[in-house]
Amino acid sequence: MEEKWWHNSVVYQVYPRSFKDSNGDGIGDIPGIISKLDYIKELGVDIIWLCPVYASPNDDNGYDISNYFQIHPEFGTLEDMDQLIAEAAKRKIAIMMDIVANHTSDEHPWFLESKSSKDNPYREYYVWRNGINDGPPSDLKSIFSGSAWEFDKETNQYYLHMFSKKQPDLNWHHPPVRETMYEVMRFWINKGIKGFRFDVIDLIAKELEEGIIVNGPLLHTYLQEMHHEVLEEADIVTVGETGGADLEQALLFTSPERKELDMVFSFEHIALDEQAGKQKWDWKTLDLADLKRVLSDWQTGLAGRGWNSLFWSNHDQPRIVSRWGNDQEYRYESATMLGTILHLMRGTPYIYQGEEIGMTNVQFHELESYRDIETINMYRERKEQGFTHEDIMKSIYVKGRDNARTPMQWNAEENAGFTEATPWIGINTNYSAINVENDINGEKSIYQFYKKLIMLRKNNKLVVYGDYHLLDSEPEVFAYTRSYQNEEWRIVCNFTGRKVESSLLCDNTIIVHNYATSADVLRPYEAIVYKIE
Ligand code: TEU
Ligand code: CA
Repeated sequence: MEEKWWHNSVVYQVYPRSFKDSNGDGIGDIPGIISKLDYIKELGVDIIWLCPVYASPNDDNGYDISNYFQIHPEFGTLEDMDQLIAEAAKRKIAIMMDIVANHTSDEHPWFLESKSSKDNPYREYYVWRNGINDGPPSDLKSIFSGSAWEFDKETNQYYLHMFSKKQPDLNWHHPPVRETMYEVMRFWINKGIKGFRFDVIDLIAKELEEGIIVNGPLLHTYLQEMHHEVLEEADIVTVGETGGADLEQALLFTSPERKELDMVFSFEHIALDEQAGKQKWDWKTLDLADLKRVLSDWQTGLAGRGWNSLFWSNHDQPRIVSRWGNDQEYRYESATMLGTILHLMRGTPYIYQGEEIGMTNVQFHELESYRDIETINMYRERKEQGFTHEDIMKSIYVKGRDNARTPMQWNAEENAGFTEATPWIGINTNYSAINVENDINGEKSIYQFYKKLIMLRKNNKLVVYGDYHLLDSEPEVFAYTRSYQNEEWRIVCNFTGRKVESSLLCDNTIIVHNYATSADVLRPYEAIVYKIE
């Protein structure tokens, strides 16, 4: 497989609203990110995925864009953005922009035109249908609760919104829509952007009449067109968010000879604590056997044929240490154990802001403290269905997106060093203990451990290209080998909070270890990487 510059990259995801406020309005912004570039660089990261910073009414925190060529004033100006790109480049950090191509804001000029009359030239930019029997065109549900159809009184038709009603879906079958999206990408490439993350890209080619929303028949045709029109000439890295992709689909997206995308975010592992056929709010305990199977299938399935993205968390997911680790007694051990499993695999790792210091889920007691539209809509829907406040809050504590969106905890000062004003969303009350300053200087530093993991990738082709092989003999242990040329490493991780006997312990050279001493059993969440001699 041809080597690419991003094969040994590590991506750091920034959620701008919650990263660092520079001007005292309680909202993170671009100058704030610039002021923390050295922090990110020090970790060893070389790509920043920046969640949307475009002009937006903020119904879905920037995933509802009203102008793709402008920066939201809360985040700064186009000049700030140019400066961010330049300052990042100075530090050899590439900026990856989020492209939201499935939908716009309902305040985008295209949509305002589109809804103004049935014969407006922009009508076809969106998906309009007649109602049936005084009701919507179909019983299709929005991912953010309720019907996916919204009635427009003026023109007497319904428009489609797979997310909030302020996020009307674009009609990708209409060529001008695709051309304008390519324009948007070229604009940012010309500004020096080195990558794109494509939001819900597997939804763009829906065929409503056939009941197809995800992975429509023309999806790959459109991606190949986009590659030909925009990506071919540009040396940038691309990742598609493809919640509906299985391994077979992922190969179609990422096989280099197909010229579509470089990698995709698969949700298969992250959905393992959902009850089959239900929603994310109806969770169950993770079965480690499932996780081993899914991650291993992806490791071997894409080997030499595509490329994996490796992630535990993002701005839509709960914090991983609270989710599959132990965010109390064994916070350090479990956070570093999870980091070890992921960062020793083949693919490009993504770190979500705060993960590198073991930030945890949050529990606000009132709905009013939550900001996320998915959470708020779900609460209302379930309340109407008769669920109790306590029941609904339990789901929100485990699965709500605001778990990931509380402000970055920089230090133990007021507002965690995030802002001098009232933050736009509450800060996790544990900030005086869990923050960057404490973690970096602490005896048990998750940040320093992550830094070490990243350095291993930078210094060893084995981590980047080595073969993966699962060692599946012990149910409580996640273990595998990586081998490259004549070298072999063995990764052994105790996924539980108990002591576990293991035949995989040995007295070979230890490369990484989250305990200071050796023992003859695996201790809670112990993670060891051996070089096998
Ligand atoms: O997320 C797509 C998506 O499917 C999510 O809605 C996900 O299923 C859900 O949040 C899990 O709780 C992308 C963005 O990452 C998300 O932030 C946006 O809200 C969404 O698209 C719409 O643009
Ligand atoms: Ca600000």
